Amino acid sequence: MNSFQPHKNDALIVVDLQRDFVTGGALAVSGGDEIVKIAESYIALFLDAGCSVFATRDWHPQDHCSFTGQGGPWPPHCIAGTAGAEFVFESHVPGEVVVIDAGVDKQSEGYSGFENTDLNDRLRTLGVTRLFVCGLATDYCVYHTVMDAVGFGYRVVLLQDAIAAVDLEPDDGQKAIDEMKRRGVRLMTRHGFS
Ligand code: VGL
Ligand code: ZN
Repeated sequence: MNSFQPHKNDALIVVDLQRDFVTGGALAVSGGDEIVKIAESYIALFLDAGCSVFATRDWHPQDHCSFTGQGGPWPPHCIAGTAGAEFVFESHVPGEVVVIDAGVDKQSEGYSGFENTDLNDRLRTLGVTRLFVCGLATDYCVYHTVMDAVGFGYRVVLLQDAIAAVDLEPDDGQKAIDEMKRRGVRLMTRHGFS
């Protein structure tokens, strides 16, 4: 890890690092496995600095609108309480990490960790002004979470070495990154800001 040190008004959001999004899962994201260890090192970095860490999880009802059976684009995945919805963290999720359930409403895609959750209230209460975001997937839940964060007025840093894209179309992940950059999002890796 680099010499970057989180400050007191920073928080980390780890998006949907769940079994269904890695190898063997219902909606495996290519490159998903490789980012787990890096995300874990970011979690340790932020917790060690005394900063808040949030882990969102896709937490769908069985008949969620995004599933093919309901006319949606995805195979059933991350059904609340099932093995596929579990976090992948090798070291179990540290107790200090706050878990945010998203995609719970069956009528709504719920890609953003801010949609129908108390994430924004919690961040405001903590005095957080800058958010660091990593996880899965770049072109869906990471993208929507980041765009909502920008809309709520947070400064946002995308942790580029700890994200991976679904890439239904080959460029989707890159397009999402470009769009986030256009909205003022900065990019960082464990080697520093780029
Ligand atoms: C996601 C597709 C469907 C994600 C969630 O976490 O990016 N993608 N549900
Ligand atoms: Zn989902």
